[in-house]
Formats: sequence, structure tokens, C-alpha cells
Amino acid sequence: MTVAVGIIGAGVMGADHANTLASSVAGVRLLAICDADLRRAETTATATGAEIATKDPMAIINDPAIDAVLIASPDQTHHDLTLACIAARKPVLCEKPLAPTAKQCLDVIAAEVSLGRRLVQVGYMRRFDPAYVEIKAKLKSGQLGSPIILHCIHRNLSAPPWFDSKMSITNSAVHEMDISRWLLEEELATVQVFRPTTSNIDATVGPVFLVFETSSGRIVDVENNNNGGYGYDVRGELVCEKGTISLRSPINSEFNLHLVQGVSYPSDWRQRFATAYRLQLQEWVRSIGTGANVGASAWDGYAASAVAEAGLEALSQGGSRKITLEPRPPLYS
Ligand code: ISE
Repeated sequence: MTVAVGIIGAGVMGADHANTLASSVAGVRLLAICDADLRRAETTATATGAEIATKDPMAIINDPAIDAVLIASPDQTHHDLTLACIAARKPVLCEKPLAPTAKQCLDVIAAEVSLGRRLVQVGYMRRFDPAYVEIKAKLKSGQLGSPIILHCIHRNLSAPPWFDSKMSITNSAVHEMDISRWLLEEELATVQVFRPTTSNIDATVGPVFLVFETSSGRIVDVENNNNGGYGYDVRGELVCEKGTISLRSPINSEFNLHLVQGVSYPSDWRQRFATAYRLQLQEWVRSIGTGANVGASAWDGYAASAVAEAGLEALSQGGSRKITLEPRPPLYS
């Protein structure tokens, strides 16, 4: 089966997904690109061989020739577009976050529950990253004993102009909220957020440090810095009862220059997580043929956004916030 896909949003991630789908994913035909900026849609369509370029997302969602939709438009559009895909009975891969608020994510869950079928996958691509997959396999082998603490570091080179400190939580640290749930296979129960003092008073997006307690009492800490200044850098270490496992970024070469030995950093996530993005797309396309559920579900999208929402409260009000999730519908068990 060849799956015909339409992409909504041709910004950084939409264009990247379009290139990956067109060049490196089997069983797919990229048919249409939509963007509020028609010229941007046309540029990506021309670069990837997609036949249709449009400004109208509904033209993609309702096109009978399109089997599945990838949403990579701005975060605040995800809710309405995902609901429209469910109404049109189209499988949808929605970039993270599923929606900026937990309430909006619950709307998506309610739509899937009333349909009685899961159509939504959320683009938490780290679940497909070989390094994270290896850590989970090692943990599940039992050799290291039970996990106790998960340390996470997430640094970006520099924040784009439209980024703010709330987005450090809802758009950036939300990755750790998802991956720690996936890795530890339990919910995050409390959150506290600290903002260290920085000398740059103009920096609206300084680092945030989040501390979570899981439902069984494990600790997850996250340093999230969107103005790290030197490169895109994601690290982590899982401390278990008998040993630890560290997350390693793929390193293909090491340079020697002017008395220095070193490795270079990517400038953003596209290069660091290129394999994860490709495998995520490949598994999504395959799942449309087989009907299997892969990757993060709408429930996982809801859980991450609910944690992020509690994180925002902790950021503005200080102290520890409890994270309470609605009961999980059987569709997601
Ligand atoms: C961005 O939106 C992403 O999703 C990246 O994976 C993440 O590392 C970055 O911090 C976000 O801003």
C-alpha cells in the first residue's frame, strides 16, 4: 500500500518532514503541502515533488486523494486541525505538543473515544531515537536494577525571537516530560520549577530547572536552556540501583586543530534527531497500512501537556504543584 500524505505547515519542521518523507521513507507519496504563506508551501512542494501547494488546510484534510495528514503548523493550531482530521477519519501525525492546554488535548481524546478508534500519533520523536531506545532496553533487561533518578539536560543554541519562557516548558521541556514517562513507565506526580539568576537581564528566555517526582517516588530533573550559546545539546543519565546509563549523542567525527581536540555540535534538533524523525515517519506510514498503534498516543500528548500546564503554574507561583490526570480511557490501555 502507498500512503498519500498531505503536510500542513511548511516551516522548519514541516519542510524537514517533507524532505524526509520524499527522500527516505518507503510506502509513501507526498502529495500536498499547505502553509499560510503560499510561496513557502510552493517552495517545499517544488523541492519535494509534491503536486499540490495550498493555503487552505481543510483542502488537504478533506481531499479524498489524501490518506493521512501530518500537522506541523504552529502549536496553537494543532487542536482544531487534529479534530478536523478525526472528523474526516484521517490518520494524523501531529507535531508536539498535541495542544498547548490539557483541556484541548482532552477534546482530542473525547473525539477519538467517540469514534472508538485511535487515529492520532503525536510527534514525540525521541521515542524512536536509537540512544533512548537502547537505554530503555538496558533498563528493561533488569541488569541495572530499578531506576532511581533521571537527570536530563536540554540546551538549544539560541531562542528564536518569538520564543518566551513559557514555551521553554510547553514547547521544549515537554520532550523530557514525554520521554521520562515513556522510559520510567509511570506518571509524573509533582513539579517544581526554578529560574536561576542570569546576568543578562534582557534574556526573556533564561534557563529553567524543573524537578519532578514520579508517582512511585523517583526523581526526574531537567535543565532546559534555550539560550545555551554553543550548540544543540541533549544529554541525560539514568541512575539505577546497581549502575547508571548515559545518553550519548551520535558522534561521527572528531577534529584536531590548533592544539585542540574536539567534536562539533549541531545547531538544532533536526540533525541530532534525524534518525529519530526518519524512523518515526517510517513507523507512522507503516502503521497506517497495518492499523497498529505506534509512538505517542493522544493520551500521551495529553499527559505531557498536563504536566507542562502544572509546570507553568509552578513557574509563575513557585512551590511544588501536584499533577492530576483524568482517568485513562480503555482505548489507550
Ligand atoms: C523545538 O520546538 C523542538 O521540538 C526541539 O526538539 C526542541 O529541542 C526545542 O527545544 C524546541 O524548541
